[in-house]
Amino acid sequence: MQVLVIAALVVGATEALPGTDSDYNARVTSNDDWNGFQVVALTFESADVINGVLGKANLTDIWRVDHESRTAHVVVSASEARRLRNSPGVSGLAVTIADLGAATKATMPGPDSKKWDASRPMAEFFEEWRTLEEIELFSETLCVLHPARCTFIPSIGTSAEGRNIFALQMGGQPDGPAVYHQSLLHAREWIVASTVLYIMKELLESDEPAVVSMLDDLKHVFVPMANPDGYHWSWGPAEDRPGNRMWRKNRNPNDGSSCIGTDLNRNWEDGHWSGPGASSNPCADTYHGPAAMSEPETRAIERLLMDELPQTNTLVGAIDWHSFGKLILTPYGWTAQTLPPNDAEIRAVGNGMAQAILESPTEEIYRVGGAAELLGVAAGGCDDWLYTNATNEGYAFTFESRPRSGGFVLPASEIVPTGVESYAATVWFGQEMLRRHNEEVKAATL
Ligand code: 0X9
Ligand code: ZN
Repeated sequence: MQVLVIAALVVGATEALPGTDSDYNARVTSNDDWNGFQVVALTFESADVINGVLGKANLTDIWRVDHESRTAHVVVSASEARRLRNSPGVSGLAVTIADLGAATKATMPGPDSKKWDASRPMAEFFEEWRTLEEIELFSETLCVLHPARCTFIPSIGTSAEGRNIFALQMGGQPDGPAVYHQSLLHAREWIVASTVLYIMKELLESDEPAVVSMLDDLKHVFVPMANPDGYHWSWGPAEDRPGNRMWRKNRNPNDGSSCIGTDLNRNWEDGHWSGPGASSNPCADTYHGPAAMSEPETRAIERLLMDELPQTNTLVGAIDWHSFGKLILTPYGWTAQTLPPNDAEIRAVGNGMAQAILESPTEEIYRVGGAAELLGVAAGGCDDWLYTNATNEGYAFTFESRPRSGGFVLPASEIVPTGVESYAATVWFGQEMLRRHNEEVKAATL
C-alpha cells in the first residue's frame, strides 16, 4: 500500500490547511486503490496542535479539519491509524470507515438496482444514487411536469470535456429578486446533487400557500451539476474510464503536467485567487488552476449570474451546496482576520436556516460559522465570489451537508432525510431573502 508523507506547514488555526497537497487521488486509477485504507476521525487536545500532528503523520488524504470542534477526518493506512491513536496531542481516534474500498463499493448501486427514467414515479429517483444522465433527465422532466413555473436551460456552457452544464429557473417576477442554488462543484460530494434535486421537486410540487407565493415572487435559479466531468469520473470504473469515487476536481488537463483537474472551489476571482489554502501544484486536490476563472465550468456560471440573470432579476442570496459536516458557512473563506460588513446579518440568516432544520422532521443540528474560522483559510472559493461579486455583498453561504462524521461515501438511505432538512432550510432562506429585499425596497422609496 502506498502511503504519502505529506509535507505540511505548522501554522495557526486559521492558516491554510496542512496536507492538501496530497496527490494520491491523482494517481488512483481504480476504486480498488482505496482497499485497506481507513477513514478516521481524530480529536485533538487543543486547536493549536492540529496542524503539527497532521504535518507529522503519513496521511493519504485529509477530508476535513474542523478547528472549532478540534477534529479532523483523514484517510490513512491501518498501521498509521494505530500510530496516530497514541500520538501526542491526539485525545481520541474513531474509525469511521474501516475499509474505504469496500465502503465505496457498498454505497454504489448494485447490478440489480433499476435505473430511473421518466416513466417511473419522481419519488423513486431518491431511492438510489443516480448517474449524470439520470440527474439531467430528472431535472428536465421536472420542468416538463411543471411548465408554468419551471424552465429547463439545457446548456449555460460546456465543461472541459464538452458536456452541457444545465440550469433550471423557477418562479419570480420580471425585475424582481432571485436566489441561486448550486451543487456538485466537487465531484465526490454526491449527496448534494440529490439534495438540490429533492429541493427542486418539493418546491415545484408544493401547494402550501406560503411556498407558492414565495416562489411567485422570488426567482430560484439552480445549477445542480456544476462539475459534470468530475461527477462522471467519480462513477468509474466503466468501459470508457477507470474512474475514482474520491475524485474532487474537474477533468481539465494541465499544461506541463500529467495530473488532471482544477479544484473548482479554488478557481474563483474573489480578489484573493491563489492565496492561502489553494495549491499551485496541478497534482493537488486543491489546485487553483492556471488563472482565476480559467475553467469553463466557473466561467459558465459567471456568465449566467453576472451577464444573463441581471438582465431580468437581482440576485440577493446564494447557496453553494457541498458535503460534509452539517455546517452552514458564512464568508469569508479567504481570511478569518476580516469580516464582511454585513457579517451579523449573514450569520442571522445562517442561524435561521439552522433553526428551520432543527424544526424540520429530521430535527438535525447544523452549526453556523465563518468558513475560514471553522475550516481554515482557503482562497478562490465560490462562496466569497458569490458574496462579493454575484450578490454584491448580499447573502452567500456554503452548506456542508451530511453526514456529520464519516465523509463522502454514505448509504442512499440518507438521500431523503438530507433532502427533507435542506428543503426546510431553502424555504426559510427564500422567505427571509424576500422579506429582507422588500424591506430594503421600502426603505429606499421612503
Ligand atoms: O474546502 C472547500 O472547498 C469546502 N469544503 S469541502 O470539504 N466541500 O471541500 C469549504 C469551502 C469554504 N469556503 C471557502 N474557503 N471560501
Ligand atoms: Zn466541496
